[in-house]
Amino acid sequence: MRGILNCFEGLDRTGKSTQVQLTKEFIENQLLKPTVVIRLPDRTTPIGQQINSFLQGTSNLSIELSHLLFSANRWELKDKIEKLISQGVNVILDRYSYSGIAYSMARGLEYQWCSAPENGLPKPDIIFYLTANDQEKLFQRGEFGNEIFEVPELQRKVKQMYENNLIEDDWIVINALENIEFVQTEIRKKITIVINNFD
Ligand code: 2DT
Ligand code: MG
Repeated sequence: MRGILNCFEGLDRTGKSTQVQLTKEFIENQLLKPTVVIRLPDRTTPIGQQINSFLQGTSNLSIELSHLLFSANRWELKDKIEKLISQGVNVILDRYSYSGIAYSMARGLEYQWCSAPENGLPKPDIIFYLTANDQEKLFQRGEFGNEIFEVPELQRKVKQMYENNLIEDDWIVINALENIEFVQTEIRKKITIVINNFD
């Protein structure tokens, strides 16, 4: 039986990485299935290091070039993701192609241009989207502003791009202003159904 490909998307400071970690622990400890987390950008590869210094503001990249590096960083992981899934390991992606498209569109690029390099990457079986109706509350959270994209004006556009161009009926929309346990309970209900359907 193959593993599922699960991805977490959303705005900055919505607690994605916390939920990803809790979800991994749930699948492994409660559903007893092996699970691997892959965080994108993967800042450990040479391309990822370039992305990291760009996000921290210590180097400059054009919008187009940064977009292509984020995408290349996913292509670096394609074989690994496909191999894990084929071996029956569940993969949880902490951001994926939709971040690539939403953030780059918010920075002014066209949908077609942004989505073309994503064609051919593995398709997720389930997508969680963490968002907030009152986005201003996210800007008040600790550490907001650490990286170059964490500015309110861009974040407002990112939300619009996700919600006007990317979100599909089968995405699971999560209100990130709820507490961690409540959010995790919602995620557990959904993921259990999807994983059981694959058995
Ligand atoms: P984290 O804060 O989750 O590490 O993300 N981003 C991410 C893009 O602009 N394009 C992409 O393809 C990806 C994966 C979102 C760092 C920032 O990088 C943005 C926030
Ligand atoms: Mg961040």
